[in-house]
Amino acid sequence: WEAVQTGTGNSQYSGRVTIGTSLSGSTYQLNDTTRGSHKTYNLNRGSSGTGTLFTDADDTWGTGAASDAQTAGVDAHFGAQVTWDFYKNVLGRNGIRNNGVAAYSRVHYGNSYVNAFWQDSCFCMTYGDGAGNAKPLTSIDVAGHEMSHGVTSNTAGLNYSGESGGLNEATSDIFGTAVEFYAANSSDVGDYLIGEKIDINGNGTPLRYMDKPSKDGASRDSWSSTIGSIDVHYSSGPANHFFYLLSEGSGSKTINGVTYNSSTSNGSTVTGIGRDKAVKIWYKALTEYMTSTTNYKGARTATLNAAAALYGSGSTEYNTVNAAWAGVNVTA
Ligand code: ASN
Ligand code: ZN
Ligand code: CA
Repeated sequence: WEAVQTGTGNSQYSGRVTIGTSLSGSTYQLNDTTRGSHKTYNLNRGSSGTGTLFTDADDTWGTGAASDAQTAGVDAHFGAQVTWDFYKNVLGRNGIRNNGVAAYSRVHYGNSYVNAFWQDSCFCMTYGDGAGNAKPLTSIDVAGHEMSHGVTSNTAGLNYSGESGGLNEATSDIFGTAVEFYAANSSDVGDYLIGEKIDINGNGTPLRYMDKPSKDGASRDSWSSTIGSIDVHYSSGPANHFFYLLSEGSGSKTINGVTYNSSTSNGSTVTGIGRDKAVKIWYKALTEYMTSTTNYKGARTATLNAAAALYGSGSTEYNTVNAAWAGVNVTA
């Protein structure tokens, strides 16, 4: 028998947070029974199995420093919690499979591992500790990105190669970013950058930019006929750019202290409809209109169908979806 608790976590990336825990006997556990029983495990540098469930004597977890083993557990557990709440409260989705059952998280994977990943096989997500300048991969946008791979697998099932692979990756960047904005936490205010807190490049730059994807040196800003032949983390660029244009519009804009500059491939000006509507359109497109083989042209149709269903054909929202796709060179 486990009693529902709310513990205090000292996270590395989100300050002091309240996390869902359980009390089993006299031991607290990172087991959030209020969100489908999400558990967070310490692999302690192993690379298989589940390692050990995080436990604690006083329900105060981590120090905020990566040197404390619990800290990564706090960030991963909090990221899963915020992701659960985002899907439930914003999109009406009850967990990754929409069945009320949680995934689980594993941290401290391997040695100096600079990545994080979702696996359908275990229905779990895993985080490395980083290496050199690269910090632990447990930031909120990364957590939201990884769990959203599970949502994509259980809905459209976008194949992880070619254009559908780019759309799969973009879906994770879009919802990872939406989760980060949703985490109305004082030290995590949200941005259109991916993995900015990890410092994976060692020079303070993020992994990816949604306003102008080519800033990473590899992603594409707009669609071209060869896009399906590049890595899915770069062919995601046009869809990430579409999402930014749809949400915020073209031009220069400062949000939460970050200045973005987004331009369209056709020179047009796009006025954004706001992130909340853009998120709802992408989610409806993903869950009702996209399939495993949807390509960029199909994503345009899917999001137009979603906008028509939500806001009406010919609505401002519908017309902005059309304009934002045209701005990344995806047309009828
Ligand atoms: N972190 C990467 C991702 O979620 C792992 C991978 O390449 N699949 O995209
Ligand atoms: Zn991914
Ligand atoms: Ca971010």
